[in-house]
Amino acid sequence: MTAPVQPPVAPFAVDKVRADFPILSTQVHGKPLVYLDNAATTQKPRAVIDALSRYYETTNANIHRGVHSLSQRATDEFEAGREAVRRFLNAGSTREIIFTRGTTESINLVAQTYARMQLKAGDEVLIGEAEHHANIVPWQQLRDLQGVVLKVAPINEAGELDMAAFERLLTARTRLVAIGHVSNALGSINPVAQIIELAHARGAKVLVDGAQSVAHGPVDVTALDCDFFAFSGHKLFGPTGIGVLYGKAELLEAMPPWQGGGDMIRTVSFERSEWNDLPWKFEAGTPDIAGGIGLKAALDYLAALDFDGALRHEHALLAYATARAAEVPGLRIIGTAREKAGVLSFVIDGLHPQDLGVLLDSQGVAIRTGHHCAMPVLSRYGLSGTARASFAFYNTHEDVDRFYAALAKACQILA
Ligand code: 7TS
Repeated sequence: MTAPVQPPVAPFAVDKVRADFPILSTQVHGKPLVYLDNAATTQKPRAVIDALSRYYETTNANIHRGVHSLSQRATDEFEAGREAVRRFLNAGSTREIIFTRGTTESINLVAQTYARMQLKAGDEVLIGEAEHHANIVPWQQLRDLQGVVLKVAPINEAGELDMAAFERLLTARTRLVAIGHVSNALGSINPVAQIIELAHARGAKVLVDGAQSVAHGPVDVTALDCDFFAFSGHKLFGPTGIGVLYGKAELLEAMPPWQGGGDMIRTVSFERSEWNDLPWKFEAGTPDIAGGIGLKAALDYLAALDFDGALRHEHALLAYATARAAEVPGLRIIGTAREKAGVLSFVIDGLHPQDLGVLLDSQGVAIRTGHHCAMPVLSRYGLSGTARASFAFYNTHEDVDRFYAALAKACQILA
């Protein structure tokens, strides 16, 4: 039987896309920039940069309070950002979209409101071994405050979550599973749909740390059925200072506010205050208005992009970079999960990652070195740091070639 004919897939127009990101045509130390630190933060398309300056040049005003035109326009644009996020995550309502400073603040919000109210001494929070510090420390603080038990599901040598161990650690006392969607240190993609199903079957809620996943594939919080989902705008081609907590409306309704102040109240007297409606109950004080507007510009940019093509291209880059790693004597990849997104973490025998980072930088190649704010998982491999190249859809095969050429030179110098 002959296979059905597949329509030809148009190649991803990476050169055209690169032209949208001004910083990608700049130089560092007199060399064209090769930016491979996308897991730390992504670069911004012109559309985002323009949205920020246009806002400050034409609209700047405080929101939710002014009768004047600028204030109304700023409010409308900021709230349009919320609707863009709702659509991006496929959430049911903008009431479920809380603007925060980023993933870190989103996770702390859940720890300090939902978990602080719902969890008692002896209740368990289950996390994975490869979590970022942002998904470890808030739970330790909760443990120290009220005796919640923090449990850690191990990973295997490849950096994949050990699902058999995860299931064993999921007990009747587990009230919350807080899990990274994609590991920033290893690149492993966790099977969050399966994790959510298992946790719900035990009556536990699930928070997904989506900091590293949003830029590498579509997210559908309704299909996933997660209870909370956190991400940062700056890792999704948007501005720094703005992030999101998605939460199911019935959970957010029952949660007390975290920070108190303006905008999060309906009425205040010296005796008592009444809270505002969702989502503003969790947004005390003047938010990052320009950030919300800039994030909308980033989401609009992505919506107009051939995102499937972008993901295929990024996948091909990771495969190419992974294959070429075998050419470097003494190089060991840390994190070899079958399902990976955008991250090549590695060490080279006898060389310090920091030295590699400095020598690559001198050749215009930006990578991150160190513990990547995930010290426990590096300890698991007996390491205090790795060098990490991380990819976005605007990177090219030539970037990978330049990275390996720079790495070869660095190894030569350090030998
Ligand atoms: N969770 C994960 C999985 C992350 O990778 C990061 C940031 C965070 C949470 C925190 O995000 P923030 O925006 O609130 O800071 N990761 C990295 C990184 O890999 N290099 O720099 C920051």
